[in-house]
Amino acid sequence: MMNAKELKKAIEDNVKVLYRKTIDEASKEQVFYALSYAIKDTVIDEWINTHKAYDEQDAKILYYLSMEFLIGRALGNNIINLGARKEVAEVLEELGFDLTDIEDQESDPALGNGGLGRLAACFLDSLATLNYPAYGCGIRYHYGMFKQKIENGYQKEVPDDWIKNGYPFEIKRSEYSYIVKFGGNVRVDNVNGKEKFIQENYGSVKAIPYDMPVLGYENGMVNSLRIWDAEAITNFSLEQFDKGDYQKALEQENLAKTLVEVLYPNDNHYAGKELRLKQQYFFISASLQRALDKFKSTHSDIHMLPEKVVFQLNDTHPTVAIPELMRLLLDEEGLNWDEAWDITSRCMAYTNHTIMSEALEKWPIDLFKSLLPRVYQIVEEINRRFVVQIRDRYPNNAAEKEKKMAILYDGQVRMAYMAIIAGFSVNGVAKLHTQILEHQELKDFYEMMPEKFNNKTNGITQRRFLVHANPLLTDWITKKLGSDKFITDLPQLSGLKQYLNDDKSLEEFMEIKYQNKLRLVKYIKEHNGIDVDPNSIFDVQVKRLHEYKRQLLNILHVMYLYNKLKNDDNFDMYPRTFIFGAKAAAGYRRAKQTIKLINSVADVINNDKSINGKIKVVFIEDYKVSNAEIIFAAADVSEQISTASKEASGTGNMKFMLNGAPTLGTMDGANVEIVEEVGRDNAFIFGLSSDEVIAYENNGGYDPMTIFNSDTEIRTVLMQLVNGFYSPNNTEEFREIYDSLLKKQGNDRADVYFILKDFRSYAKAHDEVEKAYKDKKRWAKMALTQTANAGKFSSDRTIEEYVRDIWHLTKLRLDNAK
Ligand code: 26V
Repeated sequence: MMNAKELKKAIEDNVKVLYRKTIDEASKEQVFYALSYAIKDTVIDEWINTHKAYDEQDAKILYYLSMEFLIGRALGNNIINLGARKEVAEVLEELGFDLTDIEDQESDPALGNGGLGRLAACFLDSLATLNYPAYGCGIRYHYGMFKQKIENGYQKEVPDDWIKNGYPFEIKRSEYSYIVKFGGNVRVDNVNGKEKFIQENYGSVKAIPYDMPVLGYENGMVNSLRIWDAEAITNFSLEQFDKGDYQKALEQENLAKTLVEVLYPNDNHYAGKELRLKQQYFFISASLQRALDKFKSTHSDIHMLPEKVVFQLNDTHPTVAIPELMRLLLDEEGLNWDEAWDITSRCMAYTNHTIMSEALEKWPIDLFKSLLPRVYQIVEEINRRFVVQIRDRYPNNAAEKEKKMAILYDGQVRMAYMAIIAGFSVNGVAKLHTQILEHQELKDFYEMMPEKFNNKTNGITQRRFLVHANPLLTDWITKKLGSDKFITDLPQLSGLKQYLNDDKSLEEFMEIKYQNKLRLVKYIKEHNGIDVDPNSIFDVQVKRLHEYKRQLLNILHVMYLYNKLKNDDNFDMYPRTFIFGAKAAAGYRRAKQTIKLINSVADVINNDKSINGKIKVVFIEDYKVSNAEIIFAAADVSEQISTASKEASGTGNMKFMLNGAPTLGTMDGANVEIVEEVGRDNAFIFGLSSDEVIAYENNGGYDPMTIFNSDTEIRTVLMQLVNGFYSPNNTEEFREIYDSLLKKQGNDRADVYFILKDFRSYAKAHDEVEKAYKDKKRWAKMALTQTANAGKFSSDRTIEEYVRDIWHLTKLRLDNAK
């Protein structure tokens, strides 16, 4: 890092060169760019140095293949990882600017939907911090996750043109471009008695990588996030084109334009769109071609690949990497099937992130085959050989096993099965989730190949979600522990336990929470125009909107409390602010209706003077990484209320915990492990267990109508959905929500997410929260207990487990590092 004087000069010079301005004429945005380029400059040498060390140490490299990297803003994070926060803030102050203001100028790169994409970003941060050689490989979407506007209570999607003004932290690497081919047909040639497969009449596109630096924390390590952009191949010359060529050129132009245009904003719902499969193959083919070339530039024997390269498939989206690697090894490297298979299956590992059946990727064979004719032949052969294996192993029930396990079945390519069959590792993302995979969802595979299955409980990076998000708490912890080692060794937080009975420390801890609540109050006032009482309980649910996450349960409970306040003279409650933040996939009706419901309820309650502000409901527009940081730091209560068995892990739960908010939740995903760490007394647990949910799903026996008929308070709430109480202009507005809770849908059951079933125990858990909160000291202790026990949930721990059990990487030595 340069010293203060150099930095100041660099900023001033950049403002001059970029904008022909002196620093006192520059806008905040211009200073943002000037500072960012200065930071990139300081990173460049370490970046080069790191990759030299890769080569010199002949390091094994991880390629983390992911359709999504929800990286969030880079500037603040980079400054922290350079260990230069204070220094940069001071220099900016001298120049008349505030660092936080300048950070706010950065667009929030949202190349991901939610949990899965954010996890990938946390993993990159931890890999670099722990000195592991790794590339993130993904797509340079021109439009990321849409921006959410709330108009009249409805969600409106606005395109996220994040690179409009140029992104300062990327470098275009045209020299590493590759051609990717789509469609056409495969011709088989016979060359010296050997079959050669040649794809013809295809359309093609050029893949150009852009690299972003991924900095380790104060260790001189800089890995790369490599995202691929598409450009048309324009090598046809005007004299010789006939009509067909011209048509083709146009098509290719078009393909290049549409291919990387936009991130699919679906989370947990598979739609089977051809363009999506094109995106998958595009970035996979380019990433693998590059990985092989890089390997070959320093090694002569391709059989050594598994010793030097490992690919992690982030869900099934990159699974086409399996047949693509086979293709490269067979057709380009000239290996035979057994050699290619041996190498491929020792290089590929798969992570499952959901058991929601609607998210499972299954491609129609016709579509797959016409888009990827040669790759499809290879999938067929992989499947053929696997089916032979099944018949060998299960001679008595081969047909049944084939139905359950074959890759190709019923006209579809089942991507998860291909990943399991071909890879050497299959992991779930929390203990409970892995158990459900082993014993329910994937039990046939677990029975046949138990050695492949393992758990890797998710984690989060404390560099972003504590150090950057919560500087006050970071400083306090540093003081209390007498060291800032927790920044790279989170379990050191357990040292805070010695303060659990120290009144002064508890007060300080809660004072920091209060300050962070003030920061959020200000944000809400600025963005929503709502006044919020910082002394109320901040009860927060922020995450993608999905039925299984049950934002509906939360808002129904708010409606129930409001009724009690209005109708029951003996009822009183501690002031509460219910904070929501959630994007709904653009085509997800029920999710959008739920957003409208939350906003309608907010309208009525926030404007009812008679309840003296006891309840406020806030829907934070455009929930994203940058405002998430402010929200987690300010939360009192963490709502993690998914129907048990449905949330694979959750990672928001960990971010709340780290910032001192106890969990109000079901025994689902990583909540189970959070409770294990803090103890049952320091969490508010309610609802059906995952076994109970699964039993109901298998055997029936739950009818929400009985609850509706017997519980008047619940009935009143439900009736308010259809009597215009919250939608005076359209009593039908929430009819579908009402129906989803009570009416059997086709052959399905009603209330498949067990909202009414869990309602009473949820309400009771809320009572417990209130009781606990009123006892200030008890609450402070409980809150500090969360932070003190968050050590396990660092993504540093997760990465070390992946390295130990799956990747087998060696830490890179960086001699020039400080
Ligand atoms: C699935 C699909 C299906 C096809 C269309 C596009 C699309 C995009 C994303 C996904 C991924 C859904 C899976 C997911 O995000 N799972 C979440 O992963 C988190 C990290 O492991 C975990 O904490 C959450 O519990 C889990 O829901």
